[in-house]
Amino acid sequence: MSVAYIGLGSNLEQPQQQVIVALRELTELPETTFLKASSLYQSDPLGPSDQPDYINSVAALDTELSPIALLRELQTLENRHQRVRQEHWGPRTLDLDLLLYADHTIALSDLIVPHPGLAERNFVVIPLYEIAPDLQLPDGQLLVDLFNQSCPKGLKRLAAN
Ligand code: ROI
Repeated sequence: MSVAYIGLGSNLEQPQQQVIVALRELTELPETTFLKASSLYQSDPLGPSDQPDYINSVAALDTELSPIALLRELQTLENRHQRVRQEHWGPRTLDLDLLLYADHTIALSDLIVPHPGLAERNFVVIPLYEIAPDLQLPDGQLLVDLFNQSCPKGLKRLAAN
């Protein structure tokens, strides 16, 4: 089994509901045990600012799926939620990013792990730290260091449901 971390994000069509439903769907993935999820966070959009705020969360899974098989499952879930065509850096109904897969470093045409934006995105680092404060990235970086460097501006933790 490998522990994988998934970033969830939505800013369209009842984003909070999109993320809550997606978290439930992650509990139903094959060959996978859902470990935990962070709180939901409201975040200012990264990219064009003329789009709604996002709801973000991070989930931890224990999985027998390979990284690519897991990616395909995530893409299937995304497609199920996608009623609006996604533009590059534009608003989206649901994004599921494979952030980390055990201590693997992966560089394939359609899968880069750790996720390239991880360290710079407060809406990833802060929820990830909430559920995995002792995490070390494959390059040896400690998540606590990224957490201490990250600016919480524009990020608001929502009350637990
Ligand atoms: N901005 C925020 N705050 N949260 C996201 O999940 C998110 N996802 C994206 C882009 C468009 C980069 N901006 C985002 O894909």
